[in-house]
Amino acid sequence: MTVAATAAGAELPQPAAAGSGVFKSVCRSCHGGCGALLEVAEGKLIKVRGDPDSPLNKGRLCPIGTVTVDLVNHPDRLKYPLRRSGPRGKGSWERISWDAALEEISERVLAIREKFGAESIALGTGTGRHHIRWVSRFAHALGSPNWTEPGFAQCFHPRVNTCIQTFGDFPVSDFTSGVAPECMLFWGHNPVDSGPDGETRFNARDALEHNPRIIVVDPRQTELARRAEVWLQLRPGTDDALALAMINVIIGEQLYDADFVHRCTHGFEALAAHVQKHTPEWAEAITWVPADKIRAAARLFAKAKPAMLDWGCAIEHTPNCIQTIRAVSMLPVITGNIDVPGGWVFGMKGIGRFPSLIENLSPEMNAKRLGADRFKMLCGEGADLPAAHIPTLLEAMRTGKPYPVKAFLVFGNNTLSTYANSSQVLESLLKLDFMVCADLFMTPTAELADIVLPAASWPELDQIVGLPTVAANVVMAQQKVVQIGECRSDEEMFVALARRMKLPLCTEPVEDVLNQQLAAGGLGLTFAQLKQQGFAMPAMKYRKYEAGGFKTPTGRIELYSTRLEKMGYAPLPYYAEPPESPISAPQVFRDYPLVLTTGGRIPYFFNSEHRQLPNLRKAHRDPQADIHPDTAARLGIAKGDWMWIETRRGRMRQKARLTTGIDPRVINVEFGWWFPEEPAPEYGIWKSNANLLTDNQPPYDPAMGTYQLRALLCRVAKVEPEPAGASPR
Ligand SMILES: Nc1nc2c(c(=O)[nH]1)N[C@H]1C(S)=C(S)[C@@H](COP(=O)(O)OP(=O)(O)OC[C@H]3O[C@@H](n4cnc5c(=O)[nH]c(N)nc54)[C@H](O)[C@@H]3O)O[C@H]1N2
Ligand SMILES: Nc1nc2c(c(=O)[nH]1)N[C@H]1C(S)=C(S)[C@@H](COP(=O)(O)OP(=O)(O)OC[C@H]3O[C@@H](n4cnc5c(=O)[nH]c(N)nc54)[C@H](O)[C@@H]3O)O[C@H]1N2
Ligand code: SF4
Ligand SMILES: [Mo]
Repeated sequence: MTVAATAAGAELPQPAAAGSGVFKSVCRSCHGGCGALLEVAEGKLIKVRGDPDSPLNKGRLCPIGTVTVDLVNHPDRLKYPLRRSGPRGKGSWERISWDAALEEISERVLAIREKFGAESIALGTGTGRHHIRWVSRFAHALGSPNWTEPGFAQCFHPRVNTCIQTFGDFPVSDFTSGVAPECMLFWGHNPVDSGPDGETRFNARDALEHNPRIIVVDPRQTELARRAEVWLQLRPGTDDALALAMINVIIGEQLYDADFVHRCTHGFEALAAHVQKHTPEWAEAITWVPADKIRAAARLFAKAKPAMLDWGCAIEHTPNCIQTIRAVSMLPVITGNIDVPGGWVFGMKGIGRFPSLIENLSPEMNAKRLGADRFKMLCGEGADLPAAHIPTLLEAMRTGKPYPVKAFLVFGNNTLSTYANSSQVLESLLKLDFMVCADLFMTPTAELADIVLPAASWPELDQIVGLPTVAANVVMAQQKVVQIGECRSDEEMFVALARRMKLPLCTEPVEDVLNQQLAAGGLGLTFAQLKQQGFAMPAMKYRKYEAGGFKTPTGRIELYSTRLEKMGYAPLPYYAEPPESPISAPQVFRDYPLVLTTGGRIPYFFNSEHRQLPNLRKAHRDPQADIHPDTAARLGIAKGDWMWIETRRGRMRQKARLTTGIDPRVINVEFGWWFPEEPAPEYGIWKSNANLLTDNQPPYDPAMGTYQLRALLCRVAKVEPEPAGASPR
């Protein structure tokens, strides 16, 4: 980034920082949740510690949380608004005032709305941020149905929406009851490195202290897999087949909880008949997991009490996402582990529903949401909070069909890094008339914008945090303790923009909305009071269904989903082979003979973030891909060599990490890589970016529109020395 030296001061009032002292807050360097103590001296953040009072981390912080001071005070933080001063994406910028930035954004956006309709303005955001729902709120206030987030069809929300159809609510693992599960099943989830995804990594670690019997479903031998009694090392993308076979064993061997099933579920007989063909031997051929191991896992999970399922996003990265989730979610149901201590529970809802203002959209406008004609679980009636379908949105940017999308306002998403098929993402973004990017740092994506806005990081803003997410059994206050440059929280930006555009909604102060949410949660606290006490934890009630049943059409957990059936989707879970696999695409497999998975989380970085923090980077300098030593030897690759990993979409390079903990037929690559230390405007985004390999073309999950981030076909070759500075593309 090059910034012309035309300094301009802030015309908006600078909110007062907290001065000096130690303040309670909540870390949000990932999805957030760990209680934190922020030490401030003369308006500067000088120390961050884990809050020993927090039930979620009990005084601990992970490597990312530990370096918060480095993040907040980083010299490369964006500190004032910027306007592009040369051709798009060429890296020249001038400093402008907030006033000028707000004015220009308002004018451009309102002009586009006037000419092409509100739907031609799309909002984008990133995963699990403090402001994620505010992005939908602002879009709806503006009149647009098109807002999006790379996780909505691929991460967490498929589980949320599917569970709401099946259970009437979203269940989470019960880590705070004090009852230790006898068995823990980690499915496509590695929460000791990742999380929180309904829990914090510390809850998961604490549960392990009680020595549960562990089952892990993962193609990689993670730390958890090494500790597991049964490790199911499946072929990536075949989770649906594995789950169906486990259900087959539990029902076939009469290991299910007959009492719970008969009292509380709908469609058990239909499910039992449906899974009869899905024997462990049938699944072995598909999943590569020996039938005996499938039986052992099913028996262990069914016989242990309580047994806990802790699941992750790996099952949401293939186009059979909804049915895979449905199948996996049935394991705790048929074994009677629902709303019991140490099992799967529904939280107590200490925060009210977020006022997303979706009621501001007419039915016609809702129907215009990109993807709404097909993906009802993402964009329509089956979604808790409907969002636009990313590939359809990108197509509208590129082709103007079904209607033009002319502006993209991005608040906290590194689009070039985290959306599938990055080359096509670039092509789409370059077609826009107007792009805004609010971020903590200049990123390769922000370099494509017309206006860049400096966002506040978590110690610089007020918010409410509810964890376990959605169920919100612990409600915490995140509070502003410092002011960096002219940075503002995204929430404040939306209010300022709504006022500037004279929108009828989204203009009230942020704290009013926080108070509304708290009032609706019924804890009897205002935000100011919550800030004082740090967190609140409504007392947990178990087996709530005994009084009120389940909030589904049949009042029961719907193993056979009447809602999915009504929307035109399959009411019982089925197996679908990933579209680019050795079985479904043998002609591709001839040239790309390895199965690729991407994205297993790195404990030192959050998605595409934190590569500019030296204390984290020294623990994990380069992108690394897992390869079996036999495969590496065959390809002439040694430990630490740079390897080309190539799919039909493109190629990129990562360093070889040799491990026998991966099948010789499988490659795992890290995602989120770019190199802030390399020259602008690209910052090395095309070198090691996993999403040069992934696919955003059909087929998609029929209900959710999910595209393929995992279970693809690739080939690997050693990177031969090349001239310095040569572009890998
Ligand atoms: N190949 C592959 N691709 C994947 C995945 C995978 O496993 N494999 N995982 C997918 C999943 S599950 C997800 S959720 C997505 C995540 O994708 P993203 O949500 O895009 O991920 P991040 O890199 O965490 O965040 C994006 C940006 O937000 C900025 N930021 C941080 N805090 C704030 C803030 O408070 N305000 C603003 N304005 N900006 C902020 C960061 O600096 C960063 O540039 O990636 C998806 N992409
Ligand atoms: N430190 C850190 N924490 C994070 C993040 C981060 O980037 N860094 N990202 C956050 C985000 S956005 C999310 S969604 C969560 C994700 O966190 P998790 O849900 O834990 O997801 P991953 O670590 O991507 O994948 C979990 C495991 O799935 C395995 N896996 C890969 N392919 C398959 C498959 O086909 N089937 C099965 N069963 N397993 C497979 C991987 O090897 C990995 O060990 O973590 C969040 N927390
Ligand atoms: S796990 Fe997340 S919330 Fe906890 S310290 Fe690490 S980054 Fe912060
Ligand atoms: Mo995610």
